[in-house]
Amino acid sequence: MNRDKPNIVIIYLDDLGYGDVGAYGATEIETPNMDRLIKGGVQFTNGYATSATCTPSRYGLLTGSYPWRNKDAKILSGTAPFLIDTTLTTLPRMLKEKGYNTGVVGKWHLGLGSGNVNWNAKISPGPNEVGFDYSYIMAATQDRVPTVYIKNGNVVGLEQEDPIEVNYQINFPGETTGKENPEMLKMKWHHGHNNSIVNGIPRIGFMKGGEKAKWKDEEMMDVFLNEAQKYIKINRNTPFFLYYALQQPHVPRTPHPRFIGATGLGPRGDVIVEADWAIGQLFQTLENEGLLKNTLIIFSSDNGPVLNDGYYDDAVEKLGDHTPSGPFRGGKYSLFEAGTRVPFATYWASKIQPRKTEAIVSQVDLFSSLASLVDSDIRGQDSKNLIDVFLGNSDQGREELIIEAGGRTALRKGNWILIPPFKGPKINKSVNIELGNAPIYQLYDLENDINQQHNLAKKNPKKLEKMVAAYKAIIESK
Ligand code: NG6
Ligand code: CA
Repeated sequence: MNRDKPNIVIIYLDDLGYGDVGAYGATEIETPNMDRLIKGGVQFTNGYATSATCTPSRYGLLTGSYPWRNKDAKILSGTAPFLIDTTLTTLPRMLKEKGYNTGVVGKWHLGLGSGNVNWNAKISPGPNEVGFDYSYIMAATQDRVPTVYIKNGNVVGLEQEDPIEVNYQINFPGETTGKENPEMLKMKWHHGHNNSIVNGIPRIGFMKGGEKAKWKDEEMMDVFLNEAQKYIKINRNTPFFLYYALQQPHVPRTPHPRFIGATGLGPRGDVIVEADWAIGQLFQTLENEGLLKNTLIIFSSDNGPVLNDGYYDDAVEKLGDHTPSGPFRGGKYSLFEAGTRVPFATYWASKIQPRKTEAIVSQVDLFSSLASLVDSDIRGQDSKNLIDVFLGNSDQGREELIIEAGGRTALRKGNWILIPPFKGPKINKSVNIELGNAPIYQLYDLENDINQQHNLAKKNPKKLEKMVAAYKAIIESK
């Protein structure tokens, strides 16, 4: 097919670490399908999510604005109202204006409705109100209620006589919980995650009703994959944008039985292999439909890795020699590198030559870069047009970038990182991750100290001063 606009597919993992992927050095997990994309395209070694948690990263990706500009862009509950201003030109809306059909399949986690959602009627605003023609999503996360799929604003499989109610404050009378009914659990909670029990797994938040509509966790990968494949087949004759947001390896980790034991690492490793397989299947669909040559695939993760994120699932016990954070310090929730430096690659069979680059890029840059690709004049507020870098024609990435973790921000400029003083614990003890907090400025030279062990703030006051000024200039800009 000869069309001037390529299809665009974003494959977006949830909590996949830099070191979780073969192409980035993993030796204990095999990820041949991810590796094929990464090694066959532009592999970024300095690719960043905008944030060390999910909601803000997704916000940055879809709006082209830094999430810290929106004070509500933090981890949302399953009942949180819609986060994105519906008048904004979002990534899908910009593409839609250029003739694309747009679809989202998978994890949403950007809020739904306008507060007090009635889950038994059409739920709006949602993805369809910010530019997606088609949506098949889970509202928040796999560990949060409501544990149902939502298709274009309607809960899939809902029966009128069994309406859904959701509450994040109080339980519904007579309903069992992970806290009070441990004998009913097939997966035990470690911290949080002790409210309603669905499929033997205790969740965050309380839910009642909707029995028939509830997802089966082990089937989630197949359900989302199937929806993504259907979307591609239906839209094969128009340019399309598919945002395929997989749930793996976020908790609860529930591999389909055919992937149990795929690694020696327990469920966390097994769901990474499961996700890898799904990516291979999606790739195959593009190939079978004759679309591979005309499709730009972008691969990344919303934040860094975590082992124990609230359930006992052997992720810690069976880790062995695996290093999910790669060479970096910290992990999910952290301002240290492992929080936001993620696997990141672009693949386009006919256009991109295999290449590895150290160019600094952020997911926030996809907005303006893709706009440029499709000849749109629209640009995101914080989004740089790096299309030449994304297509492998240049190594000139960003000079500076703000990263964010739990509302705290830090500056990367060149090979230097500045972390301003932050109160708060050094370590999140529940998840056992260093957050990057210190009462003093931290200054690291990533070129010589990739693991951020040597704070050079005192030794290098001139550099510190420059970095502080650069940081303030961005943070204080409107
Ligand atoms: C935290 C959850 C964690 C995870 C995270 C969101 C607790 C104790 N922890 O609040 O399990 O769900 O939120 O992860 O509830 S994210 O990748 O979607 O940002
Ligand atoms: Ca995440």
